[in-house]
Amino acid sequence: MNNRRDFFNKISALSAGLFAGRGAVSAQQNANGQDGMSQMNMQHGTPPGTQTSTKLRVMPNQNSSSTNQTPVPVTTLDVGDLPFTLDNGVKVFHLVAEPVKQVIVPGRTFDLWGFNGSAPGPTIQANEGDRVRIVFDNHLPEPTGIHWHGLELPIEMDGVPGIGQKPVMPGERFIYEFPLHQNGTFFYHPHMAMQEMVGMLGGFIIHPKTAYTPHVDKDYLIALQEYAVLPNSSIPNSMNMEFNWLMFNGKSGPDATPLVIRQGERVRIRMINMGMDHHPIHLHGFTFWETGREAARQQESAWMRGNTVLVGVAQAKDIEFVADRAGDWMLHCHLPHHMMNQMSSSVGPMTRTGRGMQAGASMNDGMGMLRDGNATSENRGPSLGRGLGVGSTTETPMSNGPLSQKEADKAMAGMPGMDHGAMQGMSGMGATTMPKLPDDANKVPLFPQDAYMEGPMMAMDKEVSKPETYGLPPGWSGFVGGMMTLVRVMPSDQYDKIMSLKAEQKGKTA
Ligand SMILES: [Cu+2]
Repeated sequence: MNNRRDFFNKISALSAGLFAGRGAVSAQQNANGQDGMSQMNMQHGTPPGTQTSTKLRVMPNQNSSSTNQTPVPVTTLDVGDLPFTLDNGVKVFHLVAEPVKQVIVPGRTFDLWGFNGSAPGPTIQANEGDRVRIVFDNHLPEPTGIHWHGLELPIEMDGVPGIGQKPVMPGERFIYEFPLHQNGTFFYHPHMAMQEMVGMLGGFIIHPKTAYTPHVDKDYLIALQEYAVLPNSSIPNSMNMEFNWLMFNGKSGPDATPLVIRQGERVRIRMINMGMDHHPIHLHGFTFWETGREAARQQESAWMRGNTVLVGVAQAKDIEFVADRAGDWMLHCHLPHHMMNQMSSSVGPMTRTGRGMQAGASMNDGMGMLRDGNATSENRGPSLGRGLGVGSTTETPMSNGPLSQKEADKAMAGMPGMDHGAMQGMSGMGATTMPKLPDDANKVPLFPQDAYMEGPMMAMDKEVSKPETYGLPPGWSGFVGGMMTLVRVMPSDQYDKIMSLKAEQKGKTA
């Protein structure tokens, strides 16, 4: 192994040469689907002495009927798997830490750090008893290291820079190799706290030798992440403690792909959380069993029933249920601020009336508590409070241009040749579809509150359209935001329709 490591270290200089251009290439591929991962081997070269097969998959039964003894592969919607090659029975994965551009919802692309063109990174799937080698390249501009969260392995493989290993410097390669004797839901992340906050997380599934019982038909992994991003910025503020973008597998609702289930199937959903918040994930319509926690399958007598599972920071939770009732059921974090995009004054109040607001600027205002006005405003966005004065301002413009007619008129006065009518059109955005509310709504304390009242005009059905959204009611996307998606339990004919649409789409892009 030492020889091998020396060899990899020598050729790492070669791969470092690719450093500069990589991020943009991967980001582009990722925006088009999962091509970033499938092309990875081409871009990086395959470690020598390995059998190369792009067709190689984790589980032999992926596309055929599975027996009750064989686990079904895990699906990580919107992310995909990290491919591997075999070297004398060792599963070899190539993991690259790098800057990525991630589309969170159509129109919002963030600069993140992730793996192999994706944040979260692609899922590693292996079997209990496997030996895995993870060839890790650091294409970030600063040191890092990869920690295998929950795995029982030698200290020098634990991935803590400065303790078990030297930091992996920019452009350097480090090779992790260890046997897997556990099974369950694990994850990987750098042991660098701020890097975790800007996207660096990925799932690590170890399938048991014999499938858990009862047998499930569908098995999903969902990574929970959160970012604080000010309007007009693409950079998450990793110092912040208040988050306004909440994601399932790197996508906010309505762009997170729904889970499509054939009515009657037994479903497992595994969730992993790397962020500053614990998320109570709620499933509509079903009472599930909590069957696993922190990569440990629980004995059946210890399973807990419920409809909301608290996925704490650094935790993994597995739930299972029989999807016996057809419908488009919500699956979402139930923290109210985590059910919105931009979690701020943008929508409802942007189209209604509001007054100015102040966010936290000092210890006194530290929690972003308001002294007067309301929490939303026509022209000002919150500075994402709780900043205790660090990185926070009293008011932050939320748009490049004025939003209210009053401000628009003011701005217009000093702008010769500007077509006033055009600006009026802007501030009256979506007026034709804006729901009609009582004339005296403004007299009611607290109005306006809910962004969802603007649902019809907020809809972006077309932009987020994919086979999995087929048949949803028109305007549905205006009512789905934040850490939220749908579990679509469908009668066989509708399920088959979506599957055929997916096959059609795959044929087109192949
Ligand atoms: Cu939450």
